[in-house]
Amino acid sequence: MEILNRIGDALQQGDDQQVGSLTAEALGAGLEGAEILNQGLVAGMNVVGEQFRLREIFLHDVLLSARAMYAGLAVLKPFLASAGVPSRGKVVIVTVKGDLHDIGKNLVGIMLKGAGFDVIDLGHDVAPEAFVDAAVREGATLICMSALLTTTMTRMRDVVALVKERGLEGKVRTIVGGAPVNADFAREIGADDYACDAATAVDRVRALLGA
Ligand code: B1M
Repeated sequence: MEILNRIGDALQQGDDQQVGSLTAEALGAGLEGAEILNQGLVAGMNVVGEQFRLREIFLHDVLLSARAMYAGLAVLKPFLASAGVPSRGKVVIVTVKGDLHDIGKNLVGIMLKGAGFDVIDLGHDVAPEAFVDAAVREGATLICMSALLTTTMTRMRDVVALVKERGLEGKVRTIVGGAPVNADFAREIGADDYACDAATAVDRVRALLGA
């Protein structure tokens, strides 16, 4: 659909104002939030990632596209997260230590809120101790972890180990996600589950918490 391509193009150009107004226009035309997200914003960001990998664009360009992604997400947020749903459980969500990528993590958080979970977002570049301390302090029964770098995904192992070390196994579960992570890695580090995208994360969290 043309408007979705235009959203993707504007995101690749790092034009946050255009992405925001096109996203609003697409909603006004009756498109679903999930369709705009996946076929407009995420599709555009995937092209940016590939161009960056091929060294066709610079880090600065990626940052501008990330800002444009947030402009679109801000418009979409109310349509992804429905208000007034009773809580199905409390989860902590974070991007691991050393990793600044937070767009995917934020998206997962928005979707979980929309599905009725209480979401405590600790941000990005967070030390393992802070994850576990927050889960205990807040009475959360699940830690959702995100990593986008092959060099930082290994930090997830530290969090799972700390949960065990503190005798919280079974009381505080762990689920991992992010582009370099997969189900084999989750099994290898002893995490309770893995989710490849935000919609799957909601399904897996529901299953893990019996909600
Ligand atoms: Co960076 N970056 N980046 N970057 N960046 C990647 C990840 C990279 C693949 C680009 C590339 O080379 N093609 C590459 C990593 C290579 C690797 O490790 N093998 C890379 C690199 C190298 C770097 C730097 C090292 C570059 C440098 O400095 N030379 C640097 C690292 C900084 C750091 O973290 N210490 C860096 C910096 C940045 C920016 C700051 C400019 C910016 C981040 C801005 C921000 O997040 N606020 C950025 C961006 C935007 C990207 C790309 C282009 C896009 C990531 C993104 O937001 N995707 C990315 C390339 C790519 O992924 N195509 C790239 C959209 C988002 C919706 O998808 O995050 O995958 P994603 O989330 C998905 C799923 O993965 C899943 O659900 C989400 C929604 O469907 N998911 C979860 C994610 N978290 C989950 C948690 C869960 C469940 C599911 O919990 C249960």
